[in-house]
Amino acid sequence: MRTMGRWLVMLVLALLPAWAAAEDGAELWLRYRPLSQAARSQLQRRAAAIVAPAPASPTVLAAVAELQRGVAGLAGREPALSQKIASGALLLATPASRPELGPQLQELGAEGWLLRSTRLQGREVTLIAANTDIGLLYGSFAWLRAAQTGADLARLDLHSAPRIALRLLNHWDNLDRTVERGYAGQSLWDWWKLPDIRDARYVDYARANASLGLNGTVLNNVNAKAESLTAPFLAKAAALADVFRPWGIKVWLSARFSAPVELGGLKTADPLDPAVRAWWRAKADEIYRVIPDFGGFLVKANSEGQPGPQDYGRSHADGANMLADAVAPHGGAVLWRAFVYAHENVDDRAKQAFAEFQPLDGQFAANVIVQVKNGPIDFQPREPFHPLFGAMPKTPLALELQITKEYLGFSTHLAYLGPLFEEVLQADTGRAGTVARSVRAIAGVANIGTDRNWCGSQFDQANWYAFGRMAWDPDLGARAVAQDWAAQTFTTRPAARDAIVELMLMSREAVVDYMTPLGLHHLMGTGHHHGPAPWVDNLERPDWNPTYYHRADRGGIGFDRSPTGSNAVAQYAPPLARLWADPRTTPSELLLWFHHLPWNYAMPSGRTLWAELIAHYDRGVAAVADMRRRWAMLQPDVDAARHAEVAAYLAVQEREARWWRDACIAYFQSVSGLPLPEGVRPPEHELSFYKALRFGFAPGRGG
Ligand code: GCW
Repeated sequence: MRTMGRWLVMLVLALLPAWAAAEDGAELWLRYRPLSQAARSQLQRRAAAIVAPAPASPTVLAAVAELQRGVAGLAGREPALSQKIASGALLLATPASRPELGPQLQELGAEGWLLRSTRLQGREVTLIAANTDIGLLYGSFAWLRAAQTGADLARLDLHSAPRIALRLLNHWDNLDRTVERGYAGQSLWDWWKLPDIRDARYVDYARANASLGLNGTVLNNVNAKAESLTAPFLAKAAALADVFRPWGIKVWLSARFSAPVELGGLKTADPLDPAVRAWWRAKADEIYRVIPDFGGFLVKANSEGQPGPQDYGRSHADGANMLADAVAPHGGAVLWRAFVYAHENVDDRAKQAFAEFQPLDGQFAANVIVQVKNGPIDFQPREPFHPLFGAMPKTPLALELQITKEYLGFSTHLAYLGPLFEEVLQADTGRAGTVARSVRAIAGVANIGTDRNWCGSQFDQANWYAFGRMAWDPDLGARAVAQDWAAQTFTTRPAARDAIVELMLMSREAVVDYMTPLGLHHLMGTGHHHGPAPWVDNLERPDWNPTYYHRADRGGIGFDRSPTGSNAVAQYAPPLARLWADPRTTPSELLLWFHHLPWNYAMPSGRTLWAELIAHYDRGVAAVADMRRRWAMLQPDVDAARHAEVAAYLAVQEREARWWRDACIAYFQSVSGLPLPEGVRPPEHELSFYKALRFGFAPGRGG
């Protein structure tokens, strides 16, 4: 018996390292696994103790706790909290605790930070300095990131301040915990148990966001229920706001425009009606009583069936200004979405938001921000940037990106969105510099849910991460962000890290190629948006039909948005409009977005358009096969559980990439009537096979 016991103990001890190392993605990029021996020694020397301003605010306590946790994990020794400046101290300081720092920090604003290895009172210390406590928290995360990604901690001299003031997640989470376009389980917000029960994950959510520098979150779906503005739900939102506050994250709510009717019993929600205005003012006062730092409202109005000011013959400015008026006394803001299109309007859907909003420039209250999706249609794998960017100089704008991959293969396809975000942020509007320079706020539709790995797949975490990092610094670049993420999430070994980065960087273009190459868009299945359905032409609204977007017929393919067609190009700055008006000067990535061209149109490659299209589909499928090979080679470098999980997802992706390719080629061939070019593999099935596929329970439809 005794021997048995001893054996058991030995067995457990032998297994422990494996358990300790078991990875499921739950820790995101904040894993803090031990560094190499050399890096650990350096870290132990550089983080022997932490000196923080006293008395410490909850935010400073959070920063200290994160530093302790991080150093303990990375270096194996937890730094003690001390009041004495000794060699190897991490010194957290603001001008309030060390007035002499003031001048150095002027440029950093309320959220920026400075990291510097320096000498103080003859001791070698690392200064983490900021104007505010929240800046210290961001600086602490930045220092931990530097430590993790191999920076020379003896020679640190970094500083950073966010370029974009408001950096928000938008949750499309419903009150029943379904998530519209969510592929990562249920909503994190357990509305039923709130406000009494505060799930521990709320803190981890806030930590993760703070580690990226995000400073706000809209809790509920833009397709909003009025109930979220009732007292019981405000108490729940307030509980979340309390949890998030130390992490610098403000709570916002989506507001249903007709709430005064539904909750207040008023006859109208007309924004010019005094009773309606009074109702919203009282509602705002009530919200600020329970959430004193409430960010404000996000509104989807007169879009896809949502109520709005136009129901009463008023403009979007009238509606937005009324809400802005209600939150203004409290310092709040209104994010008013520009995602509008009406099927009664026969004009090109891509033109409608601009046509509606641009003439309103100058009519919005100062605390209204118009929130514009990255492209003029709807979060497609590739779109040109939205023409409203740079075109409303008197109105602050927000850029809305979609982190959840509604149109890029849900969470089962690996598509790193860094390159997509970079493409939009760096697009030159020709009017007000780049898109990044032209916006005051940035919002990302969250991909977060109750899945153990938060995002539905390991690699989808990178998209949350990239959104946050690029919201803080739009000039970082997709590659640099991927390098940090891969080092923090998978491995700090440079060769393996770089191999992961290469795989990530090719992934988005692969999706474009196998789904919607050459500027095609909106070809996916009805409602759930899963899989290809370019043949669909019978939906109640013409502008929901894929055939509306690709316009393929015997003669050719593509949407003519040049001056001979809808002339959507005219909404862009004149030099761009000229470029995109001519197929010969339109980049091939956007060719069929702006032009309807004959199948035998000669592409720069020397191929016909038909052959080029097929080549792109093939390239997309080949890229996924290549991604699988690359991932397989990384087996020795990645823990077994996550390696196997990603490999399984990639197998699904390859199968579905083939499906997209085959179904689209089968359909377009049925329309063009052309033979497949020499050597091209025919689709696996007849077109009728693909048309008959149904996905009744596809995720993400919401409640
Ligand atoms: O992308 C589309 C989605 C809808 C979404 C809408 C929007 C929240 O298919 O699910 O609704 O856009 O952005 O309002």
